Amino acid sequence: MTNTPPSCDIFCSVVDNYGDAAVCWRLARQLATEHGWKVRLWIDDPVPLVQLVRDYATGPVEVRAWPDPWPTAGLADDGAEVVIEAFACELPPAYVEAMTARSRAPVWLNLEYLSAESWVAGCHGLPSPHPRLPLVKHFYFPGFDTRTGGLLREHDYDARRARFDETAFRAEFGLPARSPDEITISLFSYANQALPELIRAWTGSSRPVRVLRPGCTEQSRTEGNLSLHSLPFLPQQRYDELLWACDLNFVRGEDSFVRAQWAGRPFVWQIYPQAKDAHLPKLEAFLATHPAGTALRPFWLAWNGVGRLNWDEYAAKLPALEEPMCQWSKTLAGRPDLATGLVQFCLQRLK
Ligand code: TRH
Repeated sequence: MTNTPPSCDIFCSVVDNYGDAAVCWRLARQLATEHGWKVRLWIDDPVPLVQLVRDYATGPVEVRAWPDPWPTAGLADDGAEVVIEAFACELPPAYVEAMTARSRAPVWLNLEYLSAESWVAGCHGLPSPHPRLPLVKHFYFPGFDTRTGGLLREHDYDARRARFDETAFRAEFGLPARSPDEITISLFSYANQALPELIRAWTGSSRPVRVLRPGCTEQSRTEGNLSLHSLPFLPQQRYDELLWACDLNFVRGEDSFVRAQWAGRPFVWQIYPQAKDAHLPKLEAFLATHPAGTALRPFWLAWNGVGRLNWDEYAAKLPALEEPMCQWSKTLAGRPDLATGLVQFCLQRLK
């Protein structure tokens, strides 16, 4: 095995939203900063990345526009030793052909979407030989147990959190100092039919509710016991600060969902909706995995379009959810993080 950290090409095709770019950047950055890898991120649409990481051009990852069509000549193919295709985005055929011309075939991974479903552990790490070329792709599945690829968590996460100053955060965004009976909530969701009902419940709540909506352009307003604040879309690193500043976080998709778990506070997940309700088994699988899943289930299902939303019932459960959420976060943090596991997986195959 060589002692020089490998070079790595990550390919990211942005489907919609921020999630694909968010995950690819997080992984790319960790491979570069924590493992010393030389990483290029090929992305077909830079717009989400600009919002997530305004200064991405300054490093530590080399971000390149993914040209379509991929030129058959002229584009440096300096033979990355590891090639990561995110979310089955399909590498350019010319790039794949060029992989066979290298003196040694690269370690080629397909980084999959996160799911708590039980089949994931059986598929994690499986090889998929190319039907025609002498290349093998491996499936790399993130996940919640040690039989999967784990979750993205930066080595400096705890240190960043220890430095977090909630008072300064609130002042920066024009929020009043915390009052003891108030509940502060962050809200990041897809279009959601249950939202008007939830707003009504918050407005009539016996306890003051302060809701922070990042990336929302609506005018901030107060109605009854609800104060709604629109916040700017925060840079990715600062999104954690918002989660730390809140008692309850509404999150969505994949990456914010993982960050809410690291925050170790009660949260509500809106899963990325798929045709024919294909997302519901994934939601159920996570609820079955989580130690507080039974308590979370009615409200989470309602937030995902199944059944009636009952805010008062969920709010009454929040104090009892704090401990299991914190414990779950600690359990997950005690397992190898995705970037470290992926590095080991690749180094074993580069020996
Ligand atoms: O943007 P998303 O809906 O992404 C989704 C999922 O990844 C889904 O699996 C995928 O199939 C689909 O896109 C195409 O939600 P997600 O995954 O939470 O990503 C949002 C990212 O944006 C996350 O890194 C948190 C970050 N973010 C900020 O950096 N600042 C902000 O102010 C907010 C609200 C989010």
